[in-house]
Amino acid sequence: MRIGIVCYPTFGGSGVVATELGLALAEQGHVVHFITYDRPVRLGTGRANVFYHEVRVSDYPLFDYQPYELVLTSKLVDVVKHERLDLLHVHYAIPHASAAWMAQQILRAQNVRIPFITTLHGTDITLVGRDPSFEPVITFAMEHSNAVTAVSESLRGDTYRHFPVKRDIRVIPNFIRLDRYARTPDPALRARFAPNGERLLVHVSNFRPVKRVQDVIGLFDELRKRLPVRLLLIGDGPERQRMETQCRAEGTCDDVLFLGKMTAPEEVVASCDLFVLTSESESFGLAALEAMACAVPVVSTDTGGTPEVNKHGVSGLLSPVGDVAAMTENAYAILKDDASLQRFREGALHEAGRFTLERILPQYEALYAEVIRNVSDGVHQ
Ligand code: GMT
Repeated sequence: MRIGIVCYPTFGGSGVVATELGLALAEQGHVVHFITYDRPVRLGTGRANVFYHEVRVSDYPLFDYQPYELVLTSKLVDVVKHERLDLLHVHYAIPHASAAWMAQQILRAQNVRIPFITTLHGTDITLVGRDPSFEPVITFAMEHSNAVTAVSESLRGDTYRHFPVKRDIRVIPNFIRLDRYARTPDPALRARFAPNGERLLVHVSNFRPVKRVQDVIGLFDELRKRLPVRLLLIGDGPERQRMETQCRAEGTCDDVLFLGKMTAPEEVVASCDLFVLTSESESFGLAALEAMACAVPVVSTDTGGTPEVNKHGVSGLLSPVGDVAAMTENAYAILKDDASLQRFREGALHEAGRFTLERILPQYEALYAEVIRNVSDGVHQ
């Protein structure tokens, strides 16, 4: 198949999933064209069957806001026609789904049929998309997609709850390439980050308010009263300053290390003992799954799709949003002795096995084939 993938090229989970999916499809012999405003961070260069088309929005002085969606639409029309694509797969509804629909209509007027699939990732539904300034467009684009998928049962339910959509939404969970995460802790890295044999906690995110990173710091402050621990923070974002202020106020900065954004966080996460995810809402929690694939247990909130990934008592422990005392108790229960930590490590790796590329990729390929068949049979436009 010849597939166009539209995504955000950033460190966010939706861009990571879209990129890994495209690369895996290309390895299967499909031809994959990425269409976005920058090279996706995990794309790399020189891969067979992989192409990248940059969407460039020129800075015309009339516009206070540059019309990215229109430029993306024009680019989609161009790439579909000239690369003879069979299908578009857009990740994150805003504004990709409506741009794909517009491109589909323009191409239809030129007698070119192109189906598109929309994959919902989370905040496009639970946070941003629900806003009345987006809702009618998102609802329309979902109804008119040739197929819609959601990355968890929870997100599927949220979509029906928050949007007046009637159509079928299929759950295809996120996935990981297990082989990439199969690493043993690096003694040099542990010596650097935990010089006195401390337990290493780690958090990876975009430090947006939805992640409640203040609770990561809060948990760390409480836990260090009971165990020697250090905290690694990977990523960056709007809450960073507040986090720094918080650990300065507690006098814990020497043991809290901000490592910044990383293209391959698993290189550090695999040497840690516990992953902490304190989000207010999380449609899936890809970062937690990546940690589990490194055999690192997870203490998380029990919100959204997280319980579908982090199995309570097996891969980690869950507690209500904002309950820092319960999170601290959970972290202590896992880290208190080597036997407990080892049991959770094994559980984390085992549970990650439910989300391997080998299990998930065929589900996308089958959906692609179905949608293309429906269009050629005239079932869909
Ligand atoms: O977590 C973020 O803020 C980034 C966001 C994104 O769109 O990149 O992540 C969402 O999609 C990921 C991949 O499907 C999910 O693993 C995350 O749970 C989801 N984030 C939220 O729902 C907050």
